[in-house]
Amino acid sequence: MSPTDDLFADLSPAAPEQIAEGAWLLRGFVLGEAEQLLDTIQQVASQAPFRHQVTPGGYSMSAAMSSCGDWGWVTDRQGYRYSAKDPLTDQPWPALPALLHEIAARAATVAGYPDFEPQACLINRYETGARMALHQDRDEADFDAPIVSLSLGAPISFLFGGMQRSDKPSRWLLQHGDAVVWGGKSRLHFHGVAPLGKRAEHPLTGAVRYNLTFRKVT
Ligand code: MD3
Ligand code: FE
Repeated sequence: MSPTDDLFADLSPAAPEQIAEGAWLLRGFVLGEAEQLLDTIQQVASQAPFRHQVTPGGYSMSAAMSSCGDWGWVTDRQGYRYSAKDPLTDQPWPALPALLHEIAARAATVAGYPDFEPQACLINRYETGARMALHQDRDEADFDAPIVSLSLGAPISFLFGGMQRSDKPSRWLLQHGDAVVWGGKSRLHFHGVAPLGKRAEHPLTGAVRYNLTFRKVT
């Protein structure tokens, strides 16, 4: 313990924390860039507005979504898929902003994936009560590539299950500024988020949480 240790305690990045085989939690990884990231989200949403997509089963998703990059993730009565165009505007998705590309690559590198090339950034917006049921992410062609996620705004309880839908999930609090890299064995694990709590807030976003996920699609 040196006399300066506590001076630096809140400024130096936390050591990566292993959640599971291949999954690394980087607490506070994007805290310094959070306001820029929130501005970037609004810029993307001005071109590709947030919308509540409909699942093949006919339910409207409680999380609103947008995308940027070469591909966006869409769902409708036809099914789930990646699309090069936004079905709302019939235009290509907004280009992946350089800041987002750089942060995603840097998080992947820290977690041991130095060659990660994100082709899509999905943006989820949660308001009070919005949730995401347990699911696997399997619409991408290459499960060897990790997925990088960034959390901004109100905190949420993340549910991390196993390879079977019936495996009991563990709970992790994902907070403003956290990054998680999901590779290796964790890449195909079931996961979801509990409903955004009634009192969950953040000074920069109010009662709203954003999650960005970066993916290699093809
Ligand atoms: C574990 N999003 O967009 S982020 C999704 O908070 C999604 O919006 C949640 O699940 C959210 O598909 C969870 C954390 C996350 C993202 C992708 C994963 C965990 C993952 C892929 C594989 C395993
Ligand atoms: Fe997912």
